[in-house]
Amino acid sequence: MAELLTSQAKERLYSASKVVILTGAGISAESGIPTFRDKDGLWTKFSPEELASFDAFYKNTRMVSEFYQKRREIIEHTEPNPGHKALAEMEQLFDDFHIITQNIDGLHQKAGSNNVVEIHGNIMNNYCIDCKKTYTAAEFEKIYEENSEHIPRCECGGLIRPDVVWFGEQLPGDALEKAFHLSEAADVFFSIGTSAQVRPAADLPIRALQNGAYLIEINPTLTGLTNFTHLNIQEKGGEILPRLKKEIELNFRH
Ligand code: BV8
Ligand code: ZN
Repeated sequence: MAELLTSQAKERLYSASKVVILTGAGISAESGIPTFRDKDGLWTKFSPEELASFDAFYKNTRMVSEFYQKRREIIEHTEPNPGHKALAEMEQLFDDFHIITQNIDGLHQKAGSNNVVEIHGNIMNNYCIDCKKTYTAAEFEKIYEENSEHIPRCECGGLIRPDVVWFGEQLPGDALEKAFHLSEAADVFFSIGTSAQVRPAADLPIRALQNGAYLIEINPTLTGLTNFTHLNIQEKGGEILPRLKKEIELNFRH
């Protein structure tokens, strides 16, 4: 079977100490979680503005709360796929290996990855928009089920929302700052399973490139980022990452 890495990519990877991975919904597709913009993606049924915005939540709390509760239920019964697992194992091959994820499903951590930066939040966490009291997924579900209208309210009366970043909302400052620092310092930057359309996440690979990183994209379709990459592997993450990890391991161990 032909090698995945070009000689230039091998050279850059073997001399790399800082490796950064940006992932999007595509890395979780083979775990059964629908992506956003593929043909059967989440946003094909509803537009993001209708659901993933504070306005939508405030105006239509029941619909948005049901949308997230349904996704939580899917995610709670979802396992990491070989792509997540290969990335968790690759952490051991480099001195400094971090994953920046746009995903809110927690599957990288479930697969055993330690250095994960969640820049769009995590769907299992919830908080009251008034007093900011936090609620676990289990606590939320109890309140949600007990309310016949599925309008989740805090003890203080405020609405409880998922701790994810909606459109028009700022990303968590510390996570975003860390993501930019990691990207600027990266020797090799992988963009995996993202259409690279959502900002500021989509700025991260460009920032890495501007600071001299070698840019590799793993995605079954071309994206707005593809033209900027040094190496583009048009494959699914779950299929190719275990192969890639083996290839790296065979050729060198840090
Ligand atoms: C902000 C979290 C500003 C919740 C999400 C114009 C108009 C309006 C707004 C904007 C605009 N221009 C820019 C903006 C800002 C906006 C934005 O970028 N819009 C885009 C769409 C144009 N960004 C924001 O609003 C951000 N906030 O900018 O704040 C601000 C500044 C100061 C003060 C106040 C405010 C917030 C962005 C975060 C939004 N939250 N979701 C939830 O999940 O419900 S967005 C959503 O998109 C997810 O987070 C997701 O992670 C993210 C990116 O999508 P992808 O992960 O890339 O998924 P997608 O389906 O697109 O692609 C999947 C890819 O996988 C495909 O390429 C496919 O080929 C591939 N694939 C498929 N199968 C596989 C695979 N790959 C590998 N293996 C496979 N098996
Ligand atoms: Zn409250």
